[in-house]
Amino acid sequence: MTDAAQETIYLKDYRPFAYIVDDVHLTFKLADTATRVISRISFRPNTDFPGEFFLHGQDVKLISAKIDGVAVSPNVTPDGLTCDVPDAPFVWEAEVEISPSTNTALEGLYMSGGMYCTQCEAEGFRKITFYPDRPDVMSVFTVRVEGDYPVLLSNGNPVASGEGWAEWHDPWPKPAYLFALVAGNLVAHPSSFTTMSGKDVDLNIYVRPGPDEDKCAFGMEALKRSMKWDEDVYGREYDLDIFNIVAVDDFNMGAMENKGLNIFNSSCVLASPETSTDANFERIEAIIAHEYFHNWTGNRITCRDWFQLCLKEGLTVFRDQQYTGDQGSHAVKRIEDAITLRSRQFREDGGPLAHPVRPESFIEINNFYTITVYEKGAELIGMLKRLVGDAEYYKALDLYFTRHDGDAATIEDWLQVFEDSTGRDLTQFKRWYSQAGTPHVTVTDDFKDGTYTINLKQETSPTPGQDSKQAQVIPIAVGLLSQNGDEVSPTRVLEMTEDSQSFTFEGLAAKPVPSILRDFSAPVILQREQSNTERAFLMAHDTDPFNKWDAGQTLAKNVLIQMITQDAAPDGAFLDGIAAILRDDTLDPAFRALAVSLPSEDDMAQSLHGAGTTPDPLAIHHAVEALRVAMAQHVQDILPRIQAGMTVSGPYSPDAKSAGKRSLGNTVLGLLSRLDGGAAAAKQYDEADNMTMQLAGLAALLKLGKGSAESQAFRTQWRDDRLVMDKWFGLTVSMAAPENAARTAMQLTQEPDFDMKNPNRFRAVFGALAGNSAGFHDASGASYTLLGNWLAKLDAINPQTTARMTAAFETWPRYDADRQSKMRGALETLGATAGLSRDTGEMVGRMLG
Ligand code: 0A1
Ligand code: ZN
Repeated sequence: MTDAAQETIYLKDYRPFAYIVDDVHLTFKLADTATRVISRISFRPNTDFPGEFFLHGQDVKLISAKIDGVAVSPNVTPDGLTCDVPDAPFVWEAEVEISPSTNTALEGLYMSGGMYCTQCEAEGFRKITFYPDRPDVMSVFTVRVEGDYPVLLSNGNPVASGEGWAEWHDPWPKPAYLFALVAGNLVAHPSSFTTMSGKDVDLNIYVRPGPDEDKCAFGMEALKRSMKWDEDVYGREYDLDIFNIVAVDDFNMGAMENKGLNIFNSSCVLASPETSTDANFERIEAIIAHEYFHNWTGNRITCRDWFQLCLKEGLTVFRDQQYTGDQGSHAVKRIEDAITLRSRQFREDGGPLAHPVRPESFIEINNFYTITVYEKGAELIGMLKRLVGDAEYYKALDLYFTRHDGDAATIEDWLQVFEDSTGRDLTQFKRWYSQAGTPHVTVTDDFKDGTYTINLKQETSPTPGQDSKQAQVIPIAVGLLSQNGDEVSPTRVLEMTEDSQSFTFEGLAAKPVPSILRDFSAPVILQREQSNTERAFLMAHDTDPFNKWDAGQTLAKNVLIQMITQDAAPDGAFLDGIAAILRDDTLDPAFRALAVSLPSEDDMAQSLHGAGTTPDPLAIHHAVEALRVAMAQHVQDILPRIQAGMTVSGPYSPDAKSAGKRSLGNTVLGLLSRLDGGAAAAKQYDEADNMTMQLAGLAALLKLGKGSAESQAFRTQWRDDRLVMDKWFGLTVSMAAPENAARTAMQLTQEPDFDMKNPNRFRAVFGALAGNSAGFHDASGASYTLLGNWLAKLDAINPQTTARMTAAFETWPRYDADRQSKMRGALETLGATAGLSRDTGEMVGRMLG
């Protein structure tokens, strides 16, 4: 299928490196196409694990090499080099040449907007120089950067600098994937932070001179809040004199936690009220926190090998979720996280790309920076915390930090800490790390003589390479309500460990209504025969905000399924429930916005498929729209009042309360526009003084098939702001009618400012196409072909982003024979591309099975 080597790496084959690295000195002489990197590295044999001296190296030209000052001639291959070395400590010196300006893969040292920057996770350092590029080789780095730029940065603390050079020293031993270098004509947005022990830390956000300088203030404050939070909640203090963040336009992912020098996709750090939405602000704050939290969970304690990725990512996502909850509403954050998990992780778990939170093999590790490793990984931490309790959780974390500081650790180490600290046996819990797939938990119940019994059955479908599954430990939080809505039994966590298990509640006067899986206490799919009346009852009365929201979602899904499969009319109980939520001013507006939002079309396809029905994306699209219109009509008399009540006056602030009001106001605007032909949306667009309101006005118009004048005005107004233009490209494709989606995306690729080398712009267009469910799955197959062809083109310049985006096709098994063959056909064509990368080759191979 592909020219690139498809060698599979296995967790079971792990072996420590045969040499220990005592220190690393690097000198960079920067030049666009011919940067010289001079390394001086002290090695000594690892007597416990003797073996070959192999250094990784890829696309680096070896100029010279010496051992202890004497020239040597290593054996260089496309992957690295081997060399005869002394059986005693020695100093390795090498000079290599690399070409940052032609590096479009954005891995290693590359150029973006005239600046030099790096991305070394997972295996990018080997594109910079020859080195044991593996996370268990940790060392102290000293770096000299030479180049004619005002700003020259690397990890750690600044040591010395002069005209055209700077030296940095990072005292904390680190693996090569945390190395970073930045050079360019940049300006700093400076500030400082005093740590809990009274140390002053210099903070900077670096951007290019110009409009970006006014978009740093929010990120800086978010950084300080994160630093304080990690001290208060986890007792973790920052450990260098300086912490730098740099914004880069061309970046494959969101951001990177390099020690003391975080590098961010500019979309994940730059913010201003005029150009960023409330959702952007929330995401930026979460990502800044996430990267900062990695300083302890990832950097001070890193991963032994890449199979352990969830050790740092699951825990760090869990920490950033806790942080976001603390900044606003835990209930709203939990609902948002559950939406993400169900729509993207359950989708991955249910398709050909399913893999365990800790995979056991891979071809290209970059393909495993997935929603499963990150978000399901975070769910596992949340379940552990729920099982052991808060106090025990923080006690275990303290032990983790003391025991493993400076280590490259494993999931076994992590679980051992919890076992030692709490005395619990986690043997069965560990299955969560090795079993892929989403458990289905089926619930039945009965009531007799004051005793209420809940019967649970768990089952996980086979996933690639795992035919049979064993029972997992599932914490199921349950509360009971009386028929009049009072809570008769407060939340209790049932610890399910068997395939089938029953739990009883004694001394009840009457049969209660159960509220099961409160707070989304486990990443499972709950299955229960339940009437729409009971769902509506829970939607109205459940005291657990997650389940109150979820009752409405389950009800909405059921109503939609009835509309799609039986041509039923929108259910009255559902419409009344929506009206009651909208009317209830005691509820948090952000919660109300979520509670009256319908499941996404892709979620509906997933649910239908799960229920044994082949989804028709166009029928789903029409049903969702019909239900929205019915909702709007049902609540039309209250919409203007609610919208007026959600007006936020005064200067824009992204705080949770104001954002929540705008969120509900804009949800209501979406409903109103179904009744007024877009009048309120056009007015909002004209009057908006911030991006949240402007974009919501435009989106509502485009959804109606209107707003072409506003869309053009928007394009003109924001022509020079690339992050806002990404929104415009994305929205244009997301809002295109199903039959026009492919054509719209294709036309946008012909715009002068469509640049496939910029991952943000490519994703804006093609991520939006894949996300426009009815448009992507248009029966003509035009979107499949278009995306497949563009991925083939992108692969030649950026394999990593290409490979990630192939996941648009992972849902092929859900659909009818015609769509299946068209989706598989697009994958086969992509797979047959000459010179296809290992990254994309692996993804296509896994999807085609
Ligand atoms: N560790 C980063 C994510 C990241 C991973 C890989 C990258 O390049 C291949 C870049 C960033 C994080 O979790 O934020
Ligand atoms: Zn991370």
